[in-house]
Amino acid sequence: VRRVTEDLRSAGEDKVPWFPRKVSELDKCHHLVTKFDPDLDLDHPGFSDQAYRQRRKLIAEIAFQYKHGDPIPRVEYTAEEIATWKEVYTTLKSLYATHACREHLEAFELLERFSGYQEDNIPQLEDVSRFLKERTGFQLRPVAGLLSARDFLASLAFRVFQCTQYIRHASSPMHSPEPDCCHELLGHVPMLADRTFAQFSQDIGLASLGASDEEIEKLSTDIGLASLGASDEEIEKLSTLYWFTVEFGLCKQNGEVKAYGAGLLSSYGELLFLPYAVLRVRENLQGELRVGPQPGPIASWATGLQFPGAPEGSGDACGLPKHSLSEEPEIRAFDPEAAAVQPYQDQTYQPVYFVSESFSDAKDKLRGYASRIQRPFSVKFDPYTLAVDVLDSP
Ligand code: TIH
Ligand code: FE2
Repeated sequence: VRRVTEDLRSAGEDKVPWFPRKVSELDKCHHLVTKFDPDLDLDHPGFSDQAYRQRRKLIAEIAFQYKHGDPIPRVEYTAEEIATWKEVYTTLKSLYATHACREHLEAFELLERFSGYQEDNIPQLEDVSRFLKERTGFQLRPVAGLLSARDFLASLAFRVFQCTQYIRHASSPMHSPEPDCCHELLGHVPMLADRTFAQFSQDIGLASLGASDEEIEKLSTDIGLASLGASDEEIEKLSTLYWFTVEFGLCKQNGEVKAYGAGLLSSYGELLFLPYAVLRVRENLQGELRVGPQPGPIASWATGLQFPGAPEGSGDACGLPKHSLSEEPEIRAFDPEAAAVQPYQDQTYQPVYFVSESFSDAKDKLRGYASRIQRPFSVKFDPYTLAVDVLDSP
């Protein structure tokens, strides 16, 4: 197989935007999005808390200094931070037995046994990273806040998960609009310990590599070159797909709907609502209450699905808690083409969830989706060198 890199270079400089080819180059994938920055976002629960903002800066420094291969420096968390962790940890833990998927439960048990997961202890990223490396080859690296989708997805291609180290503000333990260590440690880490899920995550990352930005896209068509790499639009679709699976995905297990998305598994405010969403699907099907906007694709599989913990016979008018949005949440069967273009919102609870048959089904569907992305090359991960080989398409 011929290496395509040289050819692309000779076809003209920079036609494919730079992307990391080896794991150490993730040191350059650190572009932050300032969207939920407590210094800039007036709605951030820590905006008017100077001490919190100072603390965030201190912890961010670890991420700014970090280079691939360094051990991840430990943080000595304060009593207040540990109290927030405890609140999140104990509440979520009481929900997991009924709401979390099997894979999450299994890994969680191991993390409690071997990696410092306890209500009075915030686990250290270095310890957790070692655990994951043994399980699936995934490793963590510290990041100062919300990353650009491009950088975040690129790191997944190398089985590296960029992980925040600070904790959410004490005033809002039940939900955070930005990632924090509760979200990473309780939501993502247990899932990344599962082989199939780890592969699924890496596949999204590999599909994202080499996406060219619009300028370059336009330039290359202007001068008659085939489109090189997926566009920014394709990155947006992949990160939306990521959102509805890795962050907010549901799956079926033994006729029940379980959460596997980290955004759900780390927010008890949101996780608590799920039974009602499932209940709604069933009610809609039975035609007893209002008909949901998407009864078609759901109808074939949803009858008989249980969500343990859903209050028996609690009818719509009689006491369903209100979702924070005016609309009730909706559940649809997972389809990557649909999920990739579904508008999502990241301020509060989701209005739509997608449920897959299983992880391997989700993985197969995603591979199908990725194979339809037009790229003049293919990428292959070499697990021995942790490098990505770029190959000519056949
Ligand atoms: N909403 C999640 C939580 O409260 O833990 C955090 C995030 C999910 C997705 C992005 S940030
Ligand atoms: Fe996340």
